[in-house]
Amino acid sequence: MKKPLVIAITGAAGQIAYSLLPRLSSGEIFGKDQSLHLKLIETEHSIERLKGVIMELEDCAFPCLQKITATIDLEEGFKDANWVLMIGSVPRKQGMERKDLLDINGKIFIEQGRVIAEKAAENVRILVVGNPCNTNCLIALHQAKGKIPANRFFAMSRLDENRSKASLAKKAGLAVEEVSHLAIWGNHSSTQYPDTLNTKIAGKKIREQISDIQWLESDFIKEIQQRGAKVIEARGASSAFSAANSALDTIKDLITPSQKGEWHSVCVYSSGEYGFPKDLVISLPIRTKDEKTWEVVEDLKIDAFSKEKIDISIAELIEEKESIQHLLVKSSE
Ligand code: NAX
Repeated sequence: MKKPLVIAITGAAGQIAYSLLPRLSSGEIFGKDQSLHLKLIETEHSIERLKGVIMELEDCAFPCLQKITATIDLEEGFKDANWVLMIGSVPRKQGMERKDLLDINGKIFIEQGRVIAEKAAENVRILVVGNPCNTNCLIALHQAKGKIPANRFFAMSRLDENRSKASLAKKAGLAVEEVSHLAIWGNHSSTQYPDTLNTKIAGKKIREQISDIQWLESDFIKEIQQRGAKVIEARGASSAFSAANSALDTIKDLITPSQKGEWHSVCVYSSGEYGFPKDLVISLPIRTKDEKTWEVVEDLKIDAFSKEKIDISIAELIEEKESIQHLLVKSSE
C-alpha cells in the first residue's frame, strides 16, 4: 500500500457523500494499492448522522481505507488534505432558485477556503460540488490567493456532460460510450450551454447521426438545463448518486491523461480563454496532460448560435459574482 492520501470531504453525512464514500473507499478511483485517510467534515447538527455513515464504512472492511476522522473542526478536517471535496452546503429545495443560495453558501465557502489555504497539503486540489458551485468555488479560491494556485480549484459540471451524453445516445439509439467530445460551457445552472457543435457520435459529426435539428437546438438544451429541477420534482430531492458518480468521474479524469483529442468538462478559473472574462469560474472543456497538469482545449468551434448561449450563461456568472462581491471584498480585508 502507498502511504495514505488524505481526502477531506465536507457534507459527509449528506446524500451525495453517502453514494460517493463507498466507491471512493473501495479503491476505484485512486487504485487498490493507495491507502486513504478520509477526513469527514460535518456541521454540529449532522455529526451524529455521520457516525452512522462511518459505521457502515467500517462494516465494508475496505482494505484501502486506513483511517477515518470525523470532525466539525475545519482546521482538523482540512489539515494535510491532498484532495478536498466541498460537497457540504445548503441544497436547493423545490421551487428555490440557485441565486437564493448564493448568500447563505457564500459565507460557508469564505471560511472553508481560508482554512484550506492555511492547513491543506502543498499539492491540494479542490473540487466544489455544493451549489451554486461556480461562485462558491470562486469565493474559496479568492481566499487561497497567494497560497494555492487557482488552477487547483474546480467546480463540477461533469453531471451536465454525463446527462447530455446519455440524452444524445438515447436519441441516436446508440450506446452512451459512442458519444464523445461534448463540452458544457458557462455556469452549472439552468443557463449552462451543452454544446453539440463539436460533439461526435460513433466518431461522426452529430448532425450525421441526429437529423432532428430543432430537437438539438432547442429541446435537448432545455432538457439538460432543466434536468436537475426535473429530478427534484420527481424524487423530492436533488440528484445524489448521479452527482456522486460525476464527482468521481471528474477526479478520475483529472488524474488520468486524456485520450488523444478527447476532453472533459469542468468549471475552472478563467484566464481569458475564448475571450471570456477573467476571474470567473467557468465550465470549459479541459484536457488532462498528466496526473498533475491540465489545459483548456482552446481550438473548439464556437458559432454565432453557441456564442449567444454561452454569453447568457457568462452574464449570469458575472451577476452572481456581483451579488457576492461584498463577500469577496470582506474576505480579502
Ligand atoms: P444534503 O443536504 O443531503 O447534504 C448536505 C450535507 O452538507 C448535510 O449533511 C449538511 O449537514 C452538510 N453541510 C451543510 N453545511 C455544511 C458545512 N458548512 N460544513 C460541512 N458540512 C455542511 O445535500 P446533497 O444532496 O448531498 O447535496 C450537496 C450539494 O451538492 C448541494 O448544494 C446540491 O445543490 C449540490 N449539487 C451539486 C451538483 C453539481 O452538479 N455541481 C449536482 C447535485 C447537487 O444538486
